[in-house]
Amino acid sequence: MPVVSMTCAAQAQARRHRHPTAPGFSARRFSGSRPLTSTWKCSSSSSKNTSSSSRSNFGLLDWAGSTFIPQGPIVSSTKFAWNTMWKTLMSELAPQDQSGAYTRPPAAYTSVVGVTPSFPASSSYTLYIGNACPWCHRVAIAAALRGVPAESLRIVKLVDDAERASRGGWIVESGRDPLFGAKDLREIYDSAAGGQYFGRCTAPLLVSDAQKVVVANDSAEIVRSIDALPGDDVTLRPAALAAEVDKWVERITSEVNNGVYRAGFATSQTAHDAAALPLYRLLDELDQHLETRRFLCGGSVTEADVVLLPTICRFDDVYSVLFKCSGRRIADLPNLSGWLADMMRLSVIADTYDAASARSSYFGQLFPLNPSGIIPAGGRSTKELVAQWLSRSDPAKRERLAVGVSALHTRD
Ligand SMILES: N[C@@H](CCC(=O)N[C@@H](CS)C(=O)NCC(=O)O)C(=O)O
Repeated sequence: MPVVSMTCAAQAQARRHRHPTAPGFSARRFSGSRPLTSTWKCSSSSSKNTSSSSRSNFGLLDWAGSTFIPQGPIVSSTKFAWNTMWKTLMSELAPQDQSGAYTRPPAAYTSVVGVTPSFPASSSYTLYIGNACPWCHRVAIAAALRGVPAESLRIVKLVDDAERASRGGWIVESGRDPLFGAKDLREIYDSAAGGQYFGRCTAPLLVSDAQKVVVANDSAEIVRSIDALPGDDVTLRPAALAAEVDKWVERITSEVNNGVYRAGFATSQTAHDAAALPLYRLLDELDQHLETRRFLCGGSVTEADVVLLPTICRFDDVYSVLFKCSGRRIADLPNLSGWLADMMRLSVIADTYDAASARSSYFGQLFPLNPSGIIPAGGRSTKELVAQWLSRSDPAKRERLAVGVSALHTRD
């Protein structure tokens, strides 16, 4: 990026001032031929390289150093222009407050199946999810663990492609949605909201088939709804543990699931620190907590584990790099790694994560954070990643934490 080259170039310039005979401080700057550019120097291993491709670059700092155009104003004005444009793009991607902190807009629809009287558990519903999205991932894990049948919950897959979507980022993977015949999520929102919808068109989205209206577009309510639907004899929120589960869900959602986004979407150092430091503290606390417990609320999986998992799956590959959350690595937290392996041992869970599409979506679609669209090379497939996660834990040691306890709670 130009600003990076510029910073690097400024260092080169400073070095030249200290050592006037160093390469780059050459008579060529004053000769008739094109001067050696500082910007070019930083991206080349040899200052002697004058190949035509390097020469064709426009070097802003070629103009620096003369009496009329000192370097300082060129650097600061270029940085200012670039930063202003970047912040404008960032506020489109992620609404910001005055301090440069990302403020996630509240969900517009928050009903719960089985609790809100107009949405009974006996009815059928359509769930729209995008496989790269962690909020959709928690919903997919809940549906898989509960074994909800397709007659009760039809799942429609979305793909993120902001250039093909009419608003927001999601288009229908199969081309047309079976409930409304819509091509993208904006059209689904418009139809299910009973007219034009003006909020953000976020996934996941749960719609009542009978009424063709939105039930919820908040993953927490959707996970809760899934627990009410028919399915296997499994519950993710047993009544006896409800208070403990809710406490973890609230903290994990705010400081971990949303924390990585607030760290990554921050446009000031203060805002980044305010998100990243509590995130690291909670990861450490979770690691300690899981030393003596197989899952967050004891020997069996609950909603608390379900909401934690999507962020942990993506942490080392995506958030650590793109969202600058490199202060911790899950691989370095032994008990959290053991817990991750235990979650993956539940075979239905491993099938819910698509590592390649998570990487290509985050690195490819979040343009203001990664304008080049470059995806880090060497990314592992889901199968390879799961094998790696499993290899980091001793299953016998983990099993001793919950001898004779089933990994899933059954309904009372
Ligand atoms: N609070 C929502 C957040 C969902 C959300 O932010 N989804 C993102 C994808 S990861 C989205 O659809 N963004 C599209 C947009 O903002 O236009 C939830 O928990 O369901």
